[in-house]
Amino acid sequence: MNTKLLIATNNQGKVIELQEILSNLPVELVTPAQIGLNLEIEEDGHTYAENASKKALAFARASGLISLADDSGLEVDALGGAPGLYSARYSPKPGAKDADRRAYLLENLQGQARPWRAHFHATIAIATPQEDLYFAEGDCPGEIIPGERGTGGFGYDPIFYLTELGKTMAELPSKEKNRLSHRGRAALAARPILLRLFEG
Ligand code: ITT
Repeated sequence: MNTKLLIATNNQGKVIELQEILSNLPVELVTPAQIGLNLEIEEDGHTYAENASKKALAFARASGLISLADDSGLEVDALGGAPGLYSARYSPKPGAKDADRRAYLLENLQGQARPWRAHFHATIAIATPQEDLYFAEGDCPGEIIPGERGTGGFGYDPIFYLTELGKTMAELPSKEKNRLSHRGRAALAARPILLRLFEG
């Protein structure tokens, strides 16, 4: 039986985290780059689950491997849940990078009373080449702060503050981020599904 699990993402930050989070499973993790797969999927779904399943299915079909995709986002209360599903594309600037998206988010929060409560959400979809689909979810609560702190992680991590820890996501060692994060929690919920798929 094939023990390869494809990490179905083009986001290098996610690849690194998922490799660490899933490292203790009895599977061989492979990335799209390792198998020469270059797929751009249009994320036109209306929910995290729709986008995650679209990505997982496309990678599973193209590779013939069980594929795990993550669709995630940052939801800020004072912005009515934005950027949410659009977190990866949240900037008017063409060719925007993570830093531009963080700056744009902070611009949009100017004038709003603090604390700027927020949470990260992740939906993991696992697709088999036979097109069976499984889902797992995770959330991580915190708040947005007006200045960047830390150099770890990716995306909005330097301005996402874990109130109880007194640190931003970007100030945490990767192990700690992965234990607490939306992605870490979703992956923990996905564990029994993966064990069944690979051991069953
Ligand atoms: P793939 O679709 O290829 O996986 P993507 O970056 O387009 O990559 P998403 O559509 O799921 O993935 O967008 C998620 C965005 O949400 C991501 O680009 C970040 O801006 C933000 N995000 C998600 N998880 C995050 C985390 O752990 N830390 C910081 N920002 C995060």
